[in-house]
Amino acid sequence: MSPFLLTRTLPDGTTGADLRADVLNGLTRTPKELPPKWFYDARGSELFEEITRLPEYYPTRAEREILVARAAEIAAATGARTLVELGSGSSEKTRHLLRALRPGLVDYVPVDVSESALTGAAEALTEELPGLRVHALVADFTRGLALPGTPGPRLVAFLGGTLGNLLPRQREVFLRSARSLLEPGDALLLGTDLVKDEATLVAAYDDAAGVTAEFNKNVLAVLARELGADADPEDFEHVAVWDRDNEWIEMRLRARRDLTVRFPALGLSVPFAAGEEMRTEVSAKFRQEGIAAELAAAGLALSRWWTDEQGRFALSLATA
Ligand code: AVJ
Repeated sequence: MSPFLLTRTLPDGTTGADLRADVLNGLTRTPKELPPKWFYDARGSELFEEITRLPEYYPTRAEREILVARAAEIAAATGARTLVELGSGSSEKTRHLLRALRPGLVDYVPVDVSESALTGAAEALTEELPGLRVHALVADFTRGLALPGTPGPRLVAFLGGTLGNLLPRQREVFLRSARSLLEPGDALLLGTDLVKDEATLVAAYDDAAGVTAEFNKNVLAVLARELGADADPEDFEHVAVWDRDNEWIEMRLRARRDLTVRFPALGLSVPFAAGEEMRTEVSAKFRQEGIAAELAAAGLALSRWWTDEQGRFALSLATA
């Protein structure tokens, strides 16, 4: 196995402080909410990988279809010597891009909050693509990014539809900070899920096998481990709803009875009324006009737009 570099920009204490702040902010307001990044401990990352193989969860397959079909075009359009991938997870789909970008590609910089996912991906990739320099960054890309010095042109990829997990205001901030990473000649590659019929969307977030339900409830295990919370997953029900005004899916955890969750680490008790819901994720779905407008507002120009055969998912290429 070739070596790879791993940099932690999330010192252990920061993660804890961030989670505490998110719990204090999100669970003391009405309606209750938590940011979706807390799903992704080792178990949550594993469950997400399982989700990507579910028959109902089409986004991963649709995006892979586009990457396979368009990797050569992306490589030709960008001539990238560095690929930076934000929210890289297992980097599984990125392989197609990495192979197409060789031989010009020198550096791959995967960035993720999950150190276990990064280590696994970096080990597999250095083996599969000998000579590629892999510099993994454990970082929260919603908090601003400092990238290692790498040769241009750079392609910054944000795949998987993760942009949709940010709220509109957060997307604006994120796209502006992505824009600030780009120098002339660099490009942004964005993967976004598209608006489609409600039944398809809801099924993708409420699968028959119950894997998404388990993924959703995994956040309770994270709260238990990190903050000593005593929430029993059996007391909560997985909910996935389509918000047609905002054009996003919401995942929630609904209390099955009146209960109180205690956070000894915070000196906090959080009461839930029976039926009360806590929002754990927003997954926005997009249209081409909306993407073009959001990019433009961040100083980016949409230059290419590709979808899968069925028009379920899109890859956008944008330049500064
Ligand atoms: C992290 C954006 C790929 O919103 O579809 C999957 C996470 N949540 N099932 C998404 C997720 C529930 C996912 N992404």
